[in-house]
Amino acid sequence: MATKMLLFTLCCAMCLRASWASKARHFRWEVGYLLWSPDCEENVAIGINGQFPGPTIRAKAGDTIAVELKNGLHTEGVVIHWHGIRQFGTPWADGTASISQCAINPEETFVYRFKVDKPGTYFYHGHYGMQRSAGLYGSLIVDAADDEIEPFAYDGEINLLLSDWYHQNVYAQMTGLDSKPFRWIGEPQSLLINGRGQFNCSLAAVGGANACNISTGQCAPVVFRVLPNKTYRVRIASITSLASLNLAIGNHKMMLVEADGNYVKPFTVKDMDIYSGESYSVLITTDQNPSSNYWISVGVRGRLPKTNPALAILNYGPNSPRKLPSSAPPITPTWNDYAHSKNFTYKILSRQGTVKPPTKYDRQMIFLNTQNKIDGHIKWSINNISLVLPPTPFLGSISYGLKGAFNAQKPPENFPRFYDVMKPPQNPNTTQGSNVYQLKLNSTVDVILQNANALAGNVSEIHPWHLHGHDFWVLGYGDGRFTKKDIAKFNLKNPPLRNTVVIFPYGWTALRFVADNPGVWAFHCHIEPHLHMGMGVVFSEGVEHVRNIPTEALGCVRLNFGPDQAQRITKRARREFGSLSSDDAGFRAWQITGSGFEEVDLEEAAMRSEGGNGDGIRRRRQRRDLKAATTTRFEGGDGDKI
Ligand SMILES: *[C@@H]1O[C@H](CO)[C@@H](O)[C@H](O)[C@H]1NC(C)=O
Ligand SMILES: *[C@@H]1O[C@H](CO)[C@@H](O)[C@H](O)[C@H]1NC(C)=O
Ligand SMILES: *[C@@H]1O[C@H](CO)[C@@H](O)[C@H](O)[C@H]1NC(C)=O
Ligand SMILES: *[C@@H]1O[C@H](CO)[C@@H](O)[C@H](O)[C@H]1NC(C)=O
Ligand SMILES: *[C@@H]1O[C@H](CO)[C@@H](O)[C@H](O)[C@H]1NC(C)=O
Ligand SMILES: *[C@@H]1O[C@H](CO)[C@@H](O)[C@H](O)[C@H]1NC(C)=O
Ligand SMILES: *[C@@H]1O[C@H](CO)[C@@H](O)[C@H](O)[C@H]1NC(C)=O
Ligand SMILES: *[C@@H]1O[C@H](CO)[C@@H](O)[C@H](O)[C@H]1NC(C)=O
Ligand SMILES: [Cu+2]
Repeated sequence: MATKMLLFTLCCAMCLRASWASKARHFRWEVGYLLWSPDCEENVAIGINGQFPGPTIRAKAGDTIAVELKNGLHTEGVVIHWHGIRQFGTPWADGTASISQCAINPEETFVYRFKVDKPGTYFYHGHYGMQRSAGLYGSLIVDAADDEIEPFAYDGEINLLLSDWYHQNVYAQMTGLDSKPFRWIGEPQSLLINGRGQFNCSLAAVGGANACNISTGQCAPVVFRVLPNKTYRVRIASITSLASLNLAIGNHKMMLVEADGNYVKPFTVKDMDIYSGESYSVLITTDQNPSSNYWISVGVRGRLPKTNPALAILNYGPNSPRKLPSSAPPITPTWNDYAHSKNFTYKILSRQGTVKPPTKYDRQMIFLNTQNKIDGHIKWSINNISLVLPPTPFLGSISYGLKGAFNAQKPPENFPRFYDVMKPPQNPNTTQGSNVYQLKLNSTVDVILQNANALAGNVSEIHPWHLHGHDFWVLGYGDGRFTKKDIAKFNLKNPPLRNTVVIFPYGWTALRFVADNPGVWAFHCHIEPHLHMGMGVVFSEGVEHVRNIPTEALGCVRLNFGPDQAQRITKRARREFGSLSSDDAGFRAWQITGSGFEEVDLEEAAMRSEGGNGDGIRRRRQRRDLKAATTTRFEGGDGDKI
């Protein structure tokens, strides 16, 4: 009896725990334009629910997040990418326009539902056009689950979301980038901490010529209140459009403990670099003179700075938050002191207990990063292809085997032997494409990112590369051209696990990942104008295992019409595209109206080819999938319910 009782109690405790352990967190968001003054000058920003930056999501590992996102931008589509969340089993929720879904049309709603499985410092941002640069971003913080213990302790938390800000709107920026002659966006007007900065002035220059006139609360400095003799976890994420950053806190050393949602071998620094797309946690101890406040300072690295540092105040209680720090803000290391940056970056290694990489790769790809020209327009290319995105999202077109939806040719996995990475390209001409790297499911892939000289002589830039859907191990870095001999020097012992990594000027960076997440994933430079100019590639893996892609992600329009309406549309499609091959008809129909009828066309195509041209099995599978999809779709439902 006692044993039974105990068993019962145990079971009950377990089921209670299971139900308490993970939660569904629902958010209702509307994206819209805002008149906002992030740096005391008024501009149009893209915000969420009337806020810039967007609301912070705070969750626990294991939770499911559901964001019901309404597009309130009246003349453009929108998507949101959840940066650092791997989207296992939900590749359609990755929020990449033309890759994982169609952009959400104005006035429409899309539900992002996904699981956050790993504690860490993450963020979210627009991934369509240059909407990220327009201000569409916010923090996403995942705490450890109740039964998980983090390998360090702290008394409180500070969250720093770093960005840069341009006064020119992103439409003018994009037009300039696409124009001939090319117009570069230049350096940002301001750096922002949690969406606040001060244009062309310094908070530290009280009474001086360069003193700030804070015209509105929207650009008032951020003040972080702390108590003396405590330990704080400072979360830092950079979502900049262009700038690489360096951060320092006056008089305080920082101990690095987390990078991109993975624990690192702790080490202490006075200042640290943060590239766009990266996130970190550092621990600080408030062991300085408690009668003073201290500056948190963020400056530009890797480009000749023309932007004032951003400042925030570390306010030791009980001092007044208005009391200005007694010492000057810490100074950023010289912008081109790359030795300093490499010193920091090379020290980031994984914490003991981190999962180790497979010891061998199945496939190695070398990605040459070059600046090029196409008919006088300036582009960035990877192995001579400058990425352009197709109208039909890859996830849908690959899943349904649509023909002609993107460039079918296999993109190159290396670059010509004679290419001199230290010099401008001999022939700067390149091509545009939407080619896809198809990865074998569960295979181990090595990517060597090879930097090179840009179009101008003696110029090579920093590029932070971000991978969707995975973390990767950073196996090594080097200067100059990567050679086979470098493989022997790879760090297989404690390489850091990350989702974003930098390539230094004229250098290379080697990374390894396991293609274990069925879906289609972007891998690209996180500098917004560089991505716009084609600096990225697309990986596809195991898409045949992806089931139940929501119709809104596939067809750009919510399918909420009844079966008779569907038939009417299908008839019209046959009439209009009847003379085309049925594959083309299906594809064209999909492209043009973006609704559900293409499935019927495809089904017809499958039946016609049943005679067996070798594609039969694929087509039968396709037809089965389409049937399944059709029955669930034509229920006349009102879309995704939560
Ligand atoms: C920046 O501030 C300085 C000094 O206050 C002033 O001379 C200069 O014109 C300002 N620049 C811009 C672009 O506003
Ligand atoms: C500060 O800004 C306000 C509003 O923009 C303006 O009215 C005021 O004259 C400025 N003060 C100084 C000292 O420039
Ligand atoms: C902080 O700790 C130091 C050394 O342990 C001690 O001398 C000091 O009084 C403490 N300060 C406060 C405000 O508790
Ligand atoms: C690298 O950092 C260490 C301390 O963290 C310092 O002793 C060394 O001088 C640094 N080297 C360079 C080249 O900055
Ligand atoms: C590069 O492309 C342009 C057309 O945009 C062409 O006129 C030129 O001959 C090409 N250059 C080379 C070296 O192929
Ligand atoms: C890119 O293609 C052009 C031809 O269009 C060729 O001349 C050039 O060498 C190629 N560059 C690279 C890096 O492969
Ligand atoms: C890939 O790996 C997962 C687990 O890691 C396994 O469940 C799955 O069956 C594997 N798929 C293939 C095609 O190897
Ligand atoms: C690049 O730098 C080297 C060495 O500093 C110099 O000899 C060369 O003229 C420079 N090239 C250009 C195109 O500026
Ligand atoms: Cu770049």
